[in-house]
Amino acid sequence: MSFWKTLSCLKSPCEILNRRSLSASTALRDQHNCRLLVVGGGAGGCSIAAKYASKLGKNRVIIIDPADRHYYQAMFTMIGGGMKKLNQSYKPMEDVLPKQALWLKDKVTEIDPKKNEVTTEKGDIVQYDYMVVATGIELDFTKIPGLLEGLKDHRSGVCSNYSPLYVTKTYGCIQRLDSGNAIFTYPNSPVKCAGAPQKIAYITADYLQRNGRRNVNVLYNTALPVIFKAPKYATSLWKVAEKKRVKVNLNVDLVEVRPDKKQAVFKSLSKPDETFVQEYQMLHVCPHHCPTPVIAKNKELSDSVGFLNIDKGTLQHIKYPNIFGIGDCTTLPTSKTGAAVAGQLGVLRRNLSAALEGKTPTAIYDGYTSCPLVTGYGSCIMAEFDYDTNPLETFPFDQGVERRTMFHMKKDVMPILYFNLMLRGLWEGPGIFRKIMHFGFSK
Ligand code: UQ1
Repeated sequence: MSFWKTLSCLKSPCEILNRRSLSASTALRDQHNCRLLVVGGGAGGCSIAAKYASKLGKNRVIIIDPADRHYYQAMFTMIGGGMKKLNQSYKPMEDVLPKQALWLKDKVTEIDPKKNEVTTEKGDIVQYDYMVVATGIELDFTKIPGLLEGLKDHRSGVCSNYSPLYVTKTYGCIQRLDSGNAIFTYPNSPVKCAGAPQKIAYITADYLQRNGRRNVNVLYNTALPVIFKAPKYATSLWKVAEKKRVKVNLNVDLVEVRPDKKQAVFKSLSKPDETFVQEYQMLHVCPHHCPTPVIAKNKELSDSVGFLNIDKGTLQHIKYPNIFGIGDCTTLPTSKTGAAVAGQLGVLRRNLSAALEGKTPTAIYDGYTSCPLVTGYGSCIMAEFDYDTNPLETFPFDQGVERRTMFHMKKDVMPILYFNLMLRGLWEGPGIFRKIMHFGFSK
């Protein structure tokens, strides 16, 4: 089914309400039991639930998530650049979750791994044999004084592709640019999609070039000491930045926004106690991120930062063998992307199936992640790499250069693949194609 057909088949609001209240309120209020509990209905949670919902039987998989909508967050950069609309990036949660599973539209507030049970905000208790934690990572817009005021003010020039609340502001900010600085920031915290803060800088630079606006300086101010984690693509990106006249400043951290004066205050991370102020016409902010509180506060389950402490190979919890994790909520030392989740899905499926059969998990995740680095209206560097930042490229050509084919892969192919295959449990990343395309010679 085409994407447009899928959209036109969406249920009416009334029908959605009726079906939702059926699944949410006729369920018992106090106690549930299940074979597999999935906490979180994002990319990882929805896809892994889809793999087990029909296999284990009606309602033997329970998914807990309070959200009305499931967003394909990887589309947010394209929305910011005016290449997609927000309503193309989401579907109602009930339409993406597997029908054989029981969805509790609720939030997990406590996890007791010793009793194999979780408690929800509405007071339900859910007992599980096995649990997959897929709670994602949270955005914290409050860490930077002045940021929220700036984001909420429509004419402030402050925007962020990171939230569906603000992503629709970005393209207007780009279109209004005519002079001064357009500043793009990367914070001093772990983030999801580490490429996103600079992709939108290149897209903006491309927009300005195409529209002959030469009086705007594009600045990419990052708290990191490098432009990109994987050296192969870092080399490519330095060239892109130079060609597009994007000035890259490393080791600088946004600490305050003054929306009334259109000023951003930065701290230098290489020279302690040094701050400086830059004026902006547009300020695109990647906010600080933090681990989900329900995991972070649970010392049995989390590491010192607050992420779910799982084995980086097997994805199994280091203390509780009946708990697994996937995606942004975990300690996995790879980039937090939807493509990484896809890469983890196959390993999780094999290891969870082994555990369900009383066997020892043996599948090992290599850290595969991918970042389609969109560099303009029609170009993209398709970065793919492993835990050691070694390239793990799918296609039999050099993916370190900008390509139109990879742009269309990102813009047109990935959303279809995500909604129609991955969320239905039918996509485990491109590993298999990599092996075929490299005739079995690659890793
Ligand atoms: C991928 O598998 C994936 O999952 C659906 C994405 O969506 C988040 C991606 O953006 C990418 C790049 C991949 C990797 C796939 C290929 C073909 C490189």
